[in-house]
Amino acid sequence: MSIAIAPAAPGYDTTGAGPHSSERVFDYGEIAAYPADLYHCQQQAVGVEGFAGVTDAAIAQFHTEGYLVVHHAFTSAEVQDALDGLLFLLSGQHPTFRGVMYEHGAKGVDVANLSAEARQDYVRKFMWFVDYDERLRVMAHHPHLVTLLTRLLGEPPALFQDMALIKPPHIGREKPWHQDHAYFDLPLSTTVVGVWVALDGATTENGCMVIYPGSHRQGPVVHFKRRDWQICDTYQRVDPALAVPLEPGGALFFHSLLQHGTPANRSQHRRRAVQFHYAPASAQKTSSEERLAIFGEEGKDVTC
Ligand SMILES: O=C(O)CCC(=O)C(=O)O
Repeated sequence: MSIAIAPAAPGYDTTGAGPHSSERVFDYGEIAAYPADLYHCQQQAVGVEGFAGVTDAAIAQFHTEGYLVVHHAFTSAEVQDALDGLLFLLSGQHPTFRGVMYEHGAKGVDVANLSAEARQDYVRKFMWFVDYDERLRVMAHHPHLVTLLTRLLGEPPALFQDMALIKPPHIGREKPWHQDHAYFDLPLSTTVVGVWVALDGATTENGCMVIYPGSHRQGPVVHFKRRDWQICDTYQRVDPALAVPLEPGGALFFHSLLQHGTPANRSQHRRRAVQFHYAPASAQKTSSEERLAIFGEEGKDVTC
């Protein structure tokens, strides 16, 4: 299956430029203050230990709560391979890789003269990398991952999007509350699973995932073009949000209608992660028009 991911809304371009390109691509979102309690959580998600720990009850929890946490899903060697793959691509050693987007905080910084190790602290996002580095491809198609996805989807998965939000120390912008399905030209009835893999320790301080359990059952929510293509900050959540702190190699599996977001990284710690999205292999594509008719504000008489 091949599903093109259209920009979420006019002006929202997800393509990037090469690491050495003079035309660097910058984050399309806006850095702006957000309510202090927007990502506040009093509780943390509980998970299972390793892929071997995924019981039928854990699968059932994914369907009712919209998420499943697998601690230590990947070994430290697999995490290091993924990091090495991202740094290889950032170093410009692959001649045709173009999937790098920088944080606003990189403006005015001569990143081309930095080592890849230093340059990563200005990167917001890598996109479309699995076909450019074998180590990253191997992680996205890990046999245990595929087995679990098949259990969740009820049929073999097809990877249709790969990205990595790097959220550098001090300058890593938030990713406001949203539903991933608002970005995908796929029917609402298609179950899509996102897999977010921590490559560093992810904490509430450096911008771990924050989720609204069970929100996928409430269906699609209108998204607005504000700091990002996002759910309105004033959206009323009845139940408490959950933080999903993870050690490196931990993975969050989440439904594409699950409301989630990540706060800015104002800490001095890196918070690198990769994120893969899978649909059932038999999934059919819809159009951007159909997607925006559901998730866009146009014609709905709603404000934010
Ligand atoms: O990695 C993050 O900070 C957020 C990722 C996310 O929610 C997304 O890209 O949809």
